[in-house]
Amino acid sequence: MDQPRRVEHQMTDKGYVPVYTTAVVDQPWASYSAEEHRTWATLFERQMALLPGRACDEFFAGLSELGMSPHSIPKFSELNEILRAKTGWTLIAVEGLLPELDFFTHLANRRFPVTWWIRKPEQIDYISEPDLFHDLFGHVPLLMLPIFADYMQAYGEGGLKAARYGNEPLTELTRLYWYTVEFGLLNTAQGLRIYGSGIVSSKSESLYSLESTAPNRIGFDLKRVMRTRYRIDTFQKTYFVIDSFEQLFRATVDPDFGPIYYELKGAEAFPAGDVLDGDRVFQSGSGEGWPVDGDV
Ligand code: HBI
Ligand code: FE
Repeated sequence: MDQPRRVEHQMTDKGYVPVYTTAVVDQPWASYSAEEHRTWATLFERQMALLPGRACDEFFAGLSELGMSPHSIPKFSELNEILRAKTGWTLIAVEGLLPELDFFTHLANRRFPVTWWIRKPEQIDYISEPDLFHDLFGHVPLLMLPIFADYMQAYGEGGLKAARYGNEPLTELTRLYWYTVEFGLLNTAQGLRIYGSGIVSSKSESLYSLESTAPNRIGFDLKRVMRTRYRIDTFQKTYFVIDSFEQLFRATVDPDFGPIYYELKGAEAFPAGDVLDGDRVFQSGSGEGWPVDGDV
């Protein structure tokens, strides 16, 4: 791929990081190389070999309704025909991570930003930022589930409101996204299943999140999640479990968040690995292998 990625770099408290232009671009589908299509195929087939029995049924239903296959990188235009008809969502191609406000505005308008480039072969096992595989394979199938599609729009609207309350509410809502959309687990009659995109697009975390004795697995509670710090560059210390997507949707639309932000104002954040009195504990983890610090 020789297309220049329009990226500025900015010195932030996390160092000199790429800050992408927020431009909506066209997916350069004709420019993808055979190597990039092969990377998609490798990642797709590797996940599909281990996700049955681990990812939730709703994920597989969305994936097959969209007709995604390992054969080649899907065309956003083709996916949009199916997605728009089902839940009114549209994929837009972007350079990468967007500032929160841009991201929330897109979600509130049922537009999901998908990074147009895919990782290099040498990054096949880990990439620190969301690429096309993470976004398309990880996030998009569940946008075919009406209740989750509604949750994502409600989340975007909530994010725009939170931004008006200030930084702390923004951080609290980012934790909500992190512990549900990215790293959430679903309780089912057959056991815990993955719905979080960060897990479902990762080979090692698909196994770890469900089978390791190291992490905590705790029942979802809105304020508990909003106060819990998380990890950026390692497996999660805690996974939160919802009983249904309806529970998640209701948690985001029923409460008036103003009083919640007020109640949480100045409240201590919980370390990512803590188990608290009152938690509904599916597993209190051993903590084996956890790095000492690094919660955000
Ligand atoms: N930008 N393109 C993109 N994709 C994301 O998933 C994303 C983002 N910006 C911010 C963000 N996610 C998270 O901080 C959310 O909690 C807002
Ligand atoms: Fe993501």
